[in-house]
Amino acid sequence: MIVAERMKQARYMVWGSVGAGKTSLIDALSDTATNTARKTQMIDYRGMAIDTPGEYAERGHLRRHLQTTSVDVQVIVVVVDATSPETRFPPHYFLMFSQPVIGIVNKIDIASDADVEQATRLLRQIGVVGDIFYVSATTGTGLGLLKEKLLNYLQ
Ligand SMILES: Nc1nc2c(ncn2[C@@H]2O[C@H](COP(=O)(O)OP(=O)(O)OP(=O)(O)O)[C@@H](O)[C@H]2O)c(=O)[nH]1
Ligand SMILES: [Mg+2]
Repeated sequence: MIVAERMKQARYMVWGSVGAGKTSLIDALSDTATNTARKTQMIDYRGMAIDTPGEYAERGHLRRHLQTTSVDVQVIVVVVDATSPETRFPPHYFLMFSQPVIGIVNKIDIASDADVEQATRLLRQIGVVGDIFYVSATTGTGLGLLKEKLLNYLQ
C-alpha cells in the first residue's frame, strides 16, 4: 500500500480561461525547447502537469470533468491573464478543493495592458487562497520562484 502510494506520479493541474497561457506556462516550466502552445482540446497529461482546455473551465457542465480529474493531483494552479482579468468561475469556487490552490497572474510582460491588482482581486474572489505568482510564460519572469514552490508540493 505504501509502495503503491509512493509510486504514484505527483502532479499539478492547471486551470484557467481560454488563452490565459496555461499551455505556455507548462511549456516554460518544463523547459520545453519548442513552443507547443496551441489550442488545448482535451485534458492532457504531460509529465508532472495536467493541462486543461479553457473551455472546460468556462462552462459549468464541462468544469465537472476537471473536478473529477483533480482528485489525483497534489496542487491546483489557477492562471489568469493580467491583460484581461475576467473569469467565469463562481465566487469562492476553489474553496471546495482539499489540495492547495495557488494563483498565477500571467503575461506581466505586456506592461501597457497588465492590471495585476485587478487580477489578484479576481483570484481571491474565486477562492484562490494560496500564494499568487506574477509571471510571464514568454519571458520567464517569475518562473524560478514558482518552480521552487511547485517542486515543494510535488516532492
Ligand atoms: N505576451 C505574452 N503572451 C503570452 C504569455 N503566455 C501565453 N501567451 C500567449 O497567449 C496565447 C494563448 O496561450 P496558450 O498557452 O495557448 O493559452 P491556454 O490557456 O493554453 O489556452 P487554451 O488551451 O485555449 O485554453 C498564445 O498566443 C501565447 O503565445 C505571456 O506570458 N506573455
Ligand atoms: Mg492550452
